[in-house]
Amino acid sequence: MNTTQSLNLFNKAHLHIPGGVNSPVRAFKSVGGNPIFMQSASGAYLTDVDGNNYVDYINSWGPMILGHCQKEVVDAMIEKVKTAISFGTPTELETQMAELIKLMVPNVDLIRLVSSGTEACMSALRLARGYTGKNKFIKFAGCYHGHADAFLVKAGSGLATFNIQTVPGVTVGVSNDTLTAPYNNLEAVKKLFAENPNEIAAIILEPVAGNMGCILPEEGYVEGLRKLCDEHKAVLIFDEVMTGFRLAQGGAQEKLKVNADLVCYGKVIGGGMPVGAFGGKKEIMECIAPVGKVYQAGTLSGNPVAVTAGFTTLSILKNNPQIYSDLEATGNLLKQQLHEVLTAKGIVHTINHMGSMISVHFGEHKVKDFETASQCDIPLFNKFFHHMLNEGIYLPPSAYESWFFSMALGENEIAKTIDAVKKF
Ligand code: HOZ
Repeated sequence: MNTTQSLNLFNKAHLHIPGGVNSPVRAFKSVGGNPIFMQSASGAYLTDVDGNNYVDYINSWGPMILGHCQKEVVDAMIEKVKTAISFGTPTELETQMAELIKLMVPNVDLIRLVSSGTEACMSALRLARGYTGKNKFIKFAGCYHGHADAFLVKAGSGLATFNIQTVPGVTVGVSNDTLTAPYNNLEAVKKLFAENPNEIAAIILEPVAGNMGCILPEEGYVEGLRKLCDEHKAVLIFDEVMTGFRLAQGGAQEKLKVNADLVCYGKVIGGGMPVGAFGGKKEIMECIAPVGKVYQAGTLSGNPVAVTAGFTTLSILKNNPQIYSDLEATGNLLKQQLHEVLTAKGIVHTINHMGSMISVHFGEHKVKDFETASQCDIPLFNKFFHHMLNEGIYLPPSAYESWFFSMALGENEIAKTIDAVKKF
């Protein structure tokens, strides 16, 4: 595959942008080689600047659940941009968006729009601290909640990919309030509560993790966290940046049948544009300014063009509930065929899958937390990644990132994917 133009652009980008990229994982640093510069996308496919096509399994790291450049979303944005780009004033669309979100997800009385998943999680944590009057919180090793200082302890995603243990610039004072436990381990959480009586404001988790590859919660785990939060008067925060509107209309709350106190959204909620949100119980959400004193703000929060993309995407999901069973069926087919071909080739693997999130972990043990994810054959993944890329299949350039697929992924694309794996 000829990727000369990508290489030229990457070399040029290095002169002006740190590492040549605006977000670390996309630099291909851990898998090796040079990133591919994309030119356009349609449905299930990406097209790079050299004219190569790829079946897309990152989908902008989650947002593009309907496939790329879905017509209704594109048309709605074009129409909106003719009359509104940004006002910095309230608009009716924001209320319509809030109403729609509340119709789709359980247990949200009030919701505030922001511009990214990072902002949503950062604001939800501040709110949980302001509401409870407590400082410490629990997060899980390998979970990633955006790049706000407090979350950069044992974080997944790019930090796991590049093996960054401590982040210069994050003060010890901030990190001391971040308590960590292994994912899927309730006993470790009980211990933290026992060791820090009346000090823990919140537990935050990805209810289905996607930043150490895809990892599913074990039976009773999320329920157990709910119970512990109730017992210790801590706020349960679901980071549904990846799972929200992706696993079900009501995200992981609906899928797992466990209610959080606060929920954070990003990715799908913006339909590919920069939108995030956090919401939850009225009593907690009313602590936010201007009602309460927990300050949070944003010049582009509720931006008309971005919210139009999100609103149109969510409306399509709301009006077509079969999308979720279709995605589940696609995932089951993909999982089964990947399993068959990898087994036939004698490649040891474990596939974790829920809905339209899936990961192939190169290890035969159960992958249930960051430690077990790290025990997989990462060099083999890197080799696999490059083989697939060369065959026109675009996987995330890290063993620690979930694959995402869209409604546009059909049997043809799965067949192409499986053919590529057969040649590995
Ligand atoms: N943190 C994102 C995945 N978990 C990566 C975003 C990007 O590089 O664009």
